[in-house]
Amino acid sequence: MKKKTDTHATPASTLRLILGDQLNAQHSWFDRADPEVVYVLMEVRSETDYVLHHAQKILAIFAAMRAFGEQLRAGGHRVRYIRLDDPSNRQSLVDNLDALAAHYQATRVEWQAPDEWRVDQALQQWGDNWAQAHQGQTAVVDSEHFLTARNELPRLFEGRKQWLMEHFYRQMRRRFELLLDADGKPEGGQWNFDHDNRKRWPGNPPEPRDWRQPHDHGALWEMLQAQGVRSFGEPQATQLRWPLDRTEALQHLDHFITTVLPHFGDYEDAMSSKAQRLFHSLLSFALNVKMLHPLEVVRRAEEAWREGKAPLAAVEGFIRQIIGWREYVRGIYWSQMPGYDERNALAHRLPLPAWFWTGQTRMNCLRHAIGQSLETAHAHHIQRLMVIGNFALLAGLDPKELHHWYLGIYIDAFEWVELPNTLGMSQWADGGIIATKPYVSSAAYIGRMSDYCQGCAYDPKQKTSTDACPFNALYWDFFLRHQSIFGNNPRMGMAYQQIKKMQPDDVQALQQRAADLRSQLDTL
Ligand code: FAD
Ligand code: DLZ
Ligand code: SF4
Repeated sequence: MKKKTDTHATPASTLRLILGDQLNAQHSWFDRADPEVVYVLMEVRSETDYVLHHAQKILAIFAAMRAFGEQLRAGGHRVRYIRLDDPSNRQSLVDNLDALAAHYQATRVEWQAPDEWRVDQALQQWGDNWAQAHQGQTAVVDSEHFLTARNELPRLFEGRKQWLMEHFYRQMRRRFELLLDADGKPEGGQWNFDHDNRKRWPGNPPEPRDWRQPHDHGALWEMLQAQGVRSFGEPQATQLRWPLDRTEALQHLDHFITTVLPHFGDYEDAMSSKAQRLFHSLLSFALNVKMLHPLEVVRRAEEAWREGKAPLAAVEGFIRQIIGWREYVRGIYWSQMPGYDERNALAHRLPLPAWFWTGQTRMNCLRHAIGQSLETAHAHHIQRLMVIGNFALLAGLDPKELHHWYLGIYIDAFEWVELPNTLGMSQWADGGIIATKPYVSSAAYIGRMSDYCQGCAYDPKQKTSTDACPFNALYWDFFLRHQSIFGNNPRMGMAYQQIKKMQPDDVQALQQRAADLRSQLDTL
């Protein structure tokens, strides 16, 4: 007997599109199976090619989409899954929707609100045209994932000059009653324990073993190659370690909470040439493709603290990243788009050095951070911000080019979260909406938080010699170049005080060294 879920020839009144980052099995769409509804998932070149992606990102998204389609089928839902090499594939979301709506004689097409402006616009436009041409109906429903509405931020910050994350975060703590005592005050008497979370990692406790089971997606990788999909980074197709369904994601969460979270806070900002994951959760992919709900993740963390299994500073720090930063940057994205990706407040225009694509640089910190990103499609926050982003900002790399690199390379990179982090937080290209001052440092910070400088061809103590750490001269040159913008910023007063005390010859030597470095970035 033919299964009901396979009846592609049977008409259906409603199509429901599920995007590759909408793999939310808990969504109310799936509460009951309806033979009049066909769920549509599609692997398309318009999504693989809008930026050059890391191979693992394409593999993980396709493998997870396929698993999700199978899971829906097993739950009795009708599913139309279009593989990349399906001859009927028109390789764009909207062109496929056109064909499918005609094929199923659908009168209604629904989708969950996309998280990216580009896709949101494309679907809206298509929907308006299609509805008009076919007297059909369209509907956009909530993705039932985020804790705040897309357009909520401007209202929350109404009347405030600076949109500070900390203000937003406290509201979220109150709204979701997280880490509050019986009087509604923050547990431990403080909202934020960041000061406790800045330790260098001495090599102990040891980095936890990689808790993620490898999957073999060699056949999928062969198909992607046969189809000519371009990518970069190591595919690791036969040992892909990212969670591909909710069950796995929950196992990862469990492991993180019980084994890793207790050390998360202490070493949150640490970096090491001997460890990649350290005590980070690696949950961003599962969260961003919506296998996990942010609230279930943070409630598990809070529970660990209440049961005495993890310290408050670690748990507060972890919760802040998710209900604070993650929701806040999403609000920034939707309040600033379109046009946010065009901002370049510091007029930085240099192209990315070639070693961004190979990791082959003599700067040990960058070799590790970029090498690891190419190998695993992941780097943790401080590597992204204070090594790669820091260098890009000091050197004056083009923020849009950098944004495309970050959007491509990281497994968790979707524009709503990547763009504000890269362009706003890391490059100050939005003129200070997110970061009240630019995140820049010389070798001193990297030396304090890691062992990178010990194995480096450059000398972290030198500023202007040919073997001097490039970060040093670029750091002072950054302040000098942008004095008209930052000179009166009270949070940057210390740097300008130090510059005032420098001899003119020393200033000139720093500027000359910086100019030399900037003219030969490819060779560093
Ligand atoms: P953990 O350190 O274990 O943190 C827990 C969770 O908190 C993460 O999974 C993530 O969901 C959330 N989180 C932490 N920091 C941030 C933040 N700044 N913004 C939003 N969520 C945060 N995160 C992405 O999810 N996608 C991106 O494309 C992305 N691009 C970034 C680009 C730059 C330049 C910088 C500085 C940061 C970026 N981040 C991005 C934030 C952060 O680096 C990653 O979320 C984190 O490294 C993911 O690894 P993890 O799951 O082990 O995180
Ligand atoms: C990132 C990505 C990739 C590489 N491929 C697909 C795809 O083939 N089909 C799909 O539905 N989604 C894909 N995605 C995720 C989308 O780019 C993502 O849904 C949008 O950027 C909206 O956030
Ligand atoms: Fe990086 Fe400079 Fe340290 Fe080398 S010396 S690892 S380039 S900060």
